[in-house]
Amino acid sequence: MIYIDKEKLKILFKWYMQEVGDSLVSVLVVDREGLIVDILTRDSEKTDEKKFIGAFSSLVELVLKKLTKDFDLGIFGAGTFDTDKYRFIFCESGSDHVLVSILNHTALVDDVFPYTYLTADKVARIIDGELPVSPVIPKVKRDTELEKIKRKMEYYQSKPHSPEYVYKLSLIGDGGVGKTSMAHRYVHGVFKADYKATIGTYISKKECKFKELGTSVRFMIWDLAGQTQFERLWPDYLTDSRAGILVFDITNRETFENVKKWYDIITKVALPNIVLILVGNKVDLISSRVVSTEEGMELARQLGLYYMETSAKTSENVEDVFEWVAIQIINTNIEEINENLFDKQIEEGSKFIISSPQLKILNQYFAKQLDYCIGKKDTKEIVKYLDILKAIEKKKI
Ligand SMILES: Nc1nc2c(ncn2[C@@H]2O[C@H](COP(=O)(O)OP(=O)(O)OP(=O)(O)O)[C@@H](O)[C@H]2O)c(=O)[nH]1
Ligand SMILES: [Mg+2]
Repeated sequence: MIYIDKEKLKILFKWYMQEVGDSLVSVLVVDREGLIVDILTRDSEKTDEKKFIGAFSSLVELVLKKLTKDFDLGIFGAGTFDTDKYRFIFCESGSDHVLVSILNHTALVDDVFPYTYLTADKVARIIDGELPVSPVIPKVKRDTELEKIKRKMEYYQSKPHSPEYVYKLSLIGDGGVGKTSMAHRYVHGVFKADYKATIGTYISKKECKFKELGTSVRFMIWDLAGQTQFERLWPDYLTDSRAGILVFDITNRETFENVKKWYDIITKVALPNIVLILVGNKVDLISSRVVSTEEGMELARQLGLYYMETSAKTSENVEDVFEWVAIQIINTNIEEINENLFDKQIEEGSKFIISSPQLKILNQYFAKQLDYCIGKKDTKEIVKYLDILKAIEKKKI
């Protein structure tokens, strides 16, 4: 008999209910024999719990049979089933369990699915008990134009680089290229040779420290399921990514050819100044290589990305990829401070104090702007700024 942390399951179920809202009335985990491992029901529906179990028992055999068959075929099972009063979502959770979500019949299943996959993945890992699992279900944002603009405004008002802030880093690329293996190698320092396709997404955290700079970058790593059956979840999971690692497998040309597709998907929903890197993984498989380093570099050049090659198996360059991303984040944060600083300086005239290196950067920045603006009406504005800067410089001397 395996030990299952039921306390944690309960907390996870509560988060799941909170994020989905009132339409989710009950959550159960059952094993392949249809036995209930755990159940949580919304208080207002408690009196109906027996009814659920009754309704569920009659469905379970049918659905489990189908899930088992799908699973044997290598397809991950997730299905829905409607009764007069309820909608059921069944989702494979590891190899031996199924997460059953019972919703009001008016619930929109598409809105619930992203949370269901996240929960099913966490349930599987809680039952597995091998690695620590956080029972928290993060918010999956659905976009409306207004929300998007609001987030951008909030973002642009963000403060200088702070090690307190957690950055969302998404790992993307086709199924089987080694995203989970890279994340595991980086976060836990281990490698597993067996392939278990990620369901939905897998989230982990890691802090990347820079002693020399006296700062750090905290990552929340979203390891996305690359298999196409999860396609409709990708935009939701990738929304607001601050950084992305776009992975392909150097022994599989198709994964390389799909890089552009992944680039388009993530740039549509990520933050506007996303830091992106292209990574060719599995370099330890020298004799099976079909995509050359030059090809990788050329594609990266076309997309305006940096390129690296890694092996999650031997750990070659894995840490470097994450460190490179972290450094770029610090860099762009600093550049943004300069821009904000400039606005403030212009507003306050020469009252503020400015250091020589800052002045140099500002001068360079506006000289560059001037290059772009020749002939346009804002040229005059920029010349004015440059004059102000000159005046400041003189005062300092
Ligand atoms: N030789 C070798 N095998 C690797 C490497 N990275 C991953 N693999 C293997 O490739 C298979 C797929 O790896 P995963 O990390 O699960 O792939 P994934 O990109 O997360 O796939 P999805 O979750 O389906 O999107 C596994 O069998 C890994 O052991 C590597 O650098 N070298
Ligand atoms: Mg994976």
